[in-house]
Amino acid sequence: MTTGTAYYLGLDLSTQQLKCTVMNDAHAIVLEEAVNFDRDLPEFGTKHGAIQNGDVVTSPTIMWVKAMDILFERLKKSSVIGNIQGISGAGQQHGSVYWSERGMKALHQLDASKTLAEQLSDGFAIDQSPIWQDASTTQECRSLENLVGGPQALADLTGSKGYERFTGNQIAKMYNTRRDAYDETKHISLVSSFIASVLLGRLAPVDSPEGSGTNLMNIQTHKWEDKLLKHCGGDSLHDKLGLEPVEGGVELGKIHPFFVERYGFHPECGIMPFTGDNSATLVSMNLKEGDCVVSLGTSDTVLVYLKQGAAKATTEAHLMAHPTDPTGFMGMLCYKNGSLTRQHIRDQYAHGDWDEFNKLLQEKSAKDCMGFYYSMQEIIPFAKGIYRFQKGQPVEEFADPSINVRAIVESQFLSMRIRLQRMTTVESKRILATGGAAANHEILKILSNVFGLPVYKQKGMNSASLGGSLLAKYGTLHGKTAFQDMMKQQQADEPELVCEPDLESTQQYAARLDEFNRLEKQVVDQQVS
Ligand code: XUL
Repeated sequence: MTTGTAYYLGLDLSTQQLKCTVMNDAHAIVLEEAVNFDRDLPEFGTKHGAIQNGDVVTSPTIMWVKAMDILFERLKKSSVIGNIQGISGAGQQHGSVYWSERGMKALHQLDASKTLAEQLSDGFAIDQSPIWQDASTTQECRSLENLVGGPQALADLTGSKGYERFTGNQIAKMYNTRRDAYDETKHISLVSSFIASVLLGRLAPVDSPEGSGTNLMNIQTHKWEDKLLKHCGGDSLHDKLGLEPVEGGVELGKIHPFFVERYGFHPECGIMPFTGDNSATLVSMNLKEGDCVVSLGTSDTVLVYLKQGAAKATTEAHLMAHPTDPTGFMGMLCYKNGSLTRQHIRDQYAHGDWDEFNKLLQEKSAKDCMGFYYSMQEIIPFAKGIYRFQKGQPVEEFADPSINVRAIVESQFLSMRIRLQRMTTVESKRILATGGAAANHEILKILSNVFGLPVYKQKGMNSASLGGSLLAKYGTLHGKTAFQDMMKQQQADEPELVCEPDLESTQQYAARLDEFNRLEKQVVDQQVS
């Protein structure tokens, strides 16, 4: 590789944007870019990056390809491109891409005189990729659970009970209802391994954290589980997935000459396994035991690093393989109703204005009010709709409607606190907040009070793509240096303390946990399937 500073590129194909972060050898961020799907690619008609048809939620696969064309065109103008040593990154978890034979051929023969979109436009057996917001595979989930002896048995085997968005159940739905398209599919990628495949010019394997988001991988051995594959996609699914999941810290191969000729990447630039957005976030924060990440993005997620022995699969949380510790785990809670639902409440009760929303958060107390806000079909718990209770009684609306602002934020964090305690016996010592809404100090104050823990924030907002650039560097070390050691060699910016809890308020929240559980159960029990 040419002499000069070494750079590492992290990409993040998230729900709403394709982002990238370039960092140097000292882990300092030198460049960030983003292509926003709704804004930059309006011809696809997505809303927040997706197309929703009831419970079916998809994104156009070729939109992602076009976003890559745009992003690389922008990167070409920067001076760093020829010194990028490695590329890794993240994808929104669970989403899947269905390559046709034609698509695989086009991928092998990418021609630098044309765009990626021109060459891959008819490369997919279906043109809409199911994404993580989809909730249309309940039947397939129950069927997979029944195969192995119930939800807990599936969680023991794969780390999670059957979840609608998990790729195995999405594949099963296609196998059951669109057999022609299924048969036309040569290979299936996840969103993460899809980008890696494009960069390599051939099928890339998923990494083990991504395998954990499929309901198809054995969470202990990190291998595809044959009986689950057969059940979801018949005898051909193993071939369609192509390769067993891999661990981080390896190089999959060099970048395809297409990117060298068209954009000026160095021919020795290595492509490393891509991971999920949540595991990439965990990497970017270099999580230690006792750290708890609360990521407030399109989805809200809670992430913890669990060492072997401290991790137990449950039917409420996800146990996933760890991106840099092959014997460790990432514990995760995922809520679908995150930022978009808070925004919805802001629009309804605070004139669409965050300052007004924050003022209401400060001024209003929700003491005798509790609300459950599931604009979209929620994952934890499996419920939909908006439910309000005042003095323990169901009400259409609170006597003071502006209390909804406080009630939604409290309710989201109370749920996290309860579920985190059920997931692990390891006591959390601090919260690391990330995601768009982590910029809102009033929201973080409530988070800190509900958990009774200090809240810290990392510099920089694009944690998943930063995690990708760290994984890119980790891969260039070819397993000769442990991830922790790589991180120790650099002067990292310590996360900044942004809130300390008011413990009196924490006690008041603790006193409301039983009521929260009781009312939430009432909401769940009244769901009609
Ligand atoms: C995690 C999940 C979401 C997506 C969002 O299981 O479904 O957090 O990864 O990008």
